[in-house]
Amino acid sequence: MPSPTRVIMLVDLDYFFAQCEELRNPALKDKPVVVGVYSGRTEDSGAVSTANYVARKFGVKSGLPLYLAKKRLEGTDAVFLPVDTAFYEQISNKIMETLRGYADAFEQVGIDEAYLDVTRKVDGDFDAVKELVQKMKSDIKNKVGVTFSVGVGPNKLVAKIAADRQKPDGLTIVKPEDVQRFLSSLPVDQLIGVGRKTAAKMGELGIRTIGDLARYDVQRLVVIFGKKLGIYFHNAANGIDNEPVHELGETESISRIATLKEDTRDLARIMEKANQLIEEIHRDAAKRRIGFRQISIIAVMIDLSAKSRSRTLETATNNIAVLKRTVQELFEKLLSTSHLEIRRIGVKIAHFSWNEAAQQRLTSFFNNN
Ligand code: DCP
Ligand code: CA
Ligand code: CA
Repeated sequence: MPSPTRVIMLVDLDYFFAQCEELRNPALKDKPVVVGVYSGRTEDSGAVSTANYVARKFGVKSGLPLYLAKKRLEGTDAVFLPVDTAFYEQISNKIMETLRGYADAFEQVGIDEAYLDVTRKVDGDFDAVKELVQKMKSDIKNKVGVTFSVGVGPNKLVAKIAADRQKPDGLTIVKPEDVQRFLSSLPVDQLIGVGRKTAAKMGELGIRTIGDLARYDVQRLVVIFGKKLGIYFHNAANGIDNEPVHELGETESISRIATLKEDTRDLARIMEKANQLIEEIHRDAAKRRIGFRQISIIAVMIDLSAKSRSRTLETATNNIAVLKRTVQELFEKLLSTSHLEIRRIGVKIAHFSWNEAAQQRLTSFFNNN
C-alpha cells in the first residue's frame, strides 16, 4: 500500500539571534545589527554569529571575521552585540511551545528550526496550507513579535530546502507533483549531507545540480560513495524521503544493538563493534541536531543474562570522542564485574537537549563531510 501523502513543514526563524536583539531593543530595527562571538584575544577578534537583513546588504553574514564586518559597515550606525544564548533560548522556547499546537507531530531541530507534520491539520490538502501558515505567523507575531520563514513539501527534505527559498518572513509551498521540477535546477550542495568535499567530488563527475544527481546512474553512485550514501544521494535527489517527524519526548533515546562476531571478553574487539554502533547513533543525533547527557551500554552475556551501565554527563554534548571514551570506560567497568564472555552489545544515548555548544559542533560536523 503506498503511504498517503504527507504535508510537512519546516519553520526557520529569521536572522534569529539578531531578531531577538531587536525584540529586546526595538530602536535597533532600522540599523545594521551584528551579533558576534568575541574570542577576546583582541577587541575585534571573533566571528559574526548572525546579522540582521540591513547588515546583510553590506555583505555581513554568519562566519565572517568581526574585523571585516566592522570594515564593511564603516560609516553606518551599525550595532555590534555579543551572543546571549540564554535570552535567545527563552524566546525560542516560547515560539516552539506555540508552534507545537499547530502540528500533529512536532520536532524541534536546533534553537531556531522545527519540523511540523500538519497532514491531518489540513486534511492532506496543500491548498489549505497557506491559510494555516498565515494564522501561525500572525499568532507568533502577536505573542512573541518574531517573524519566520516556512517551507512546505511532502517530506522533510523538500520542506527544508523550500524554507531557504524565500526569506525573511517567507513561505514556499512545493506540492508533490512539483517536487522534481523544484529540486532539479538547485545546486547539489543544497542537499543535507552534501558538504563542500562531496560537492567537489560530484563536480568532477559532472554533477552540479540536484537534477544532474537525480539522473546519475545509482549503481555508479554506490560504487563511488558506498552503498548507504549512494542510495541516499539518489533518493534525496529524486525528492524521496520517508523520515517521520520525530516527537522528541523527555524519555526518548537513540540506541543500537548488535551481536559480536564471536563471544569475547576482549575490550578491543568489543570496542570495534561498539564504535560502529556509536557512529550510527552519532549520525542520528547529528541529523536531529541534539546533544545528549546520558550514555548507556548493555551487554548480553553467553548465559543470556543482561548487564547494563550508564553515566550522566554534567552538560550535554554531541562529541563523538566523548561518546567513544565513555562507552569504553563503561565496558571496562562492566567486564570487571563478571567473568562471563559477552555475546551481544548495545549503546544508547538519552537526556537530549539543544545546548548551544552542541549546535556549534554540529555545524562543523555538517560542514566537514
Ligand atoms: N549561528 C551561529 N553561527 C553560524 C550560523 C548560525 O552562531 N555560523 C546561530 C545564529 C543564528 C542561528 O544560529 O541566528 C540560526 O542560524 P540560521 O542559519 O538559521 O541563520 P539566521 O536565523 O541567523 O538567519 P536566516 O534568516 O537566514 O535563517
Ligand atoms: Ca536555521
Ligand atoms: Ca534562521
